[in-house]
Amino acid sequence: MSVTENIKVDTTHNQSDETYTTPINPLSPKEKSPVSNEQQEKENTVSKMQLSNDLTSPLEDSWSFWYFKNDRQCKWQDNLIQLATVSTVEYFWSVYNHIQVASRLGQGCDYFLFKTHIQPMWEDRINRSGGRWSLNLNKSQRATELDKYWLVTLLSLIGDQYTEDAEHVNGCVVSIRSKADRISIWTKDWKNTEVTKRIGSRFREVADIPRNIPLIFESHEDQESKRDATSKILFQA
Ligand code: MGP
Repeated sequence: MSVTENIKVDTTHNQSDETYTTPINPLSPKEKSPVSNEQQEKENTVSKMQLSNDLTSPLEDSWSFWYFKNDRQCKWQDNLIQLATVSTVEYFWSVYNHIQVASRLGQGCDYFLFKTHIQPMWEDRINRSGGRWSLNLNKSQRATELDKYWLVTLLSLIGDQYTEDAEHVNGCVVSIRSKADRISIWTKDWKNTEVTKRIGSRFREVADIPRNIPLIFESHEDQESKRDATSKILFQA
């Protein structure tokens, strides 16, 4: 079975073909740069292995990839498309290698990776009291840093790097924005300040984020109710 056949694209959101084919159309190896060679090698390996979620390295949790297409004609939630659910290491790589790298997404688009039982939105019961730790990257970092930070962030989640706090980590998001790209980790309960701060420090540690780049934490509640362009920064790591 080819990798494409293996990806379960959820088309129930009534999107146009273009909407959900865009992120899963692989680029040619050359275009996929800066990580092309390494990625291509992996891709060759995974396609040879004909991977599926049935194979043998189960993840601690099952995770779903989502794509947000920035179509301003649609309501925010209608722009969210579930791409695939992964519960093994092998299938994670199969999916990761098959979708566009984040730096190639259009302005206003996002990828989300969330625990499968959690919808990647404020409205989900498990996100309601939560917030997000964010790493903001400027334009020049899109070509050089964004994909690297996004991959290590993904790996830290599926690889259970938040140990005893992992149950407080709901998912992560990469957002392509003209003002600044952003990688965020969504947590479950921002009022649990000890856990929240520990997740921020751990994010910095696992992603090897230099001290001069701030990590900021905002609650979803503030995000939802903010009137101007900014919401309250509750913590920094
Ligand atoms: P954003 O994509 O999180 O940030 O939210 P962006 O684009 O950097 O913009 P800024 O407002 O942070 O400067 C952008 C907008 O998308 C929000 O203002 C909401 O209108 C909508 N939105 C974002 N999220 C994560 C949600 C969500 O979970 N639920 C709903 N209903 N709308 C959301």
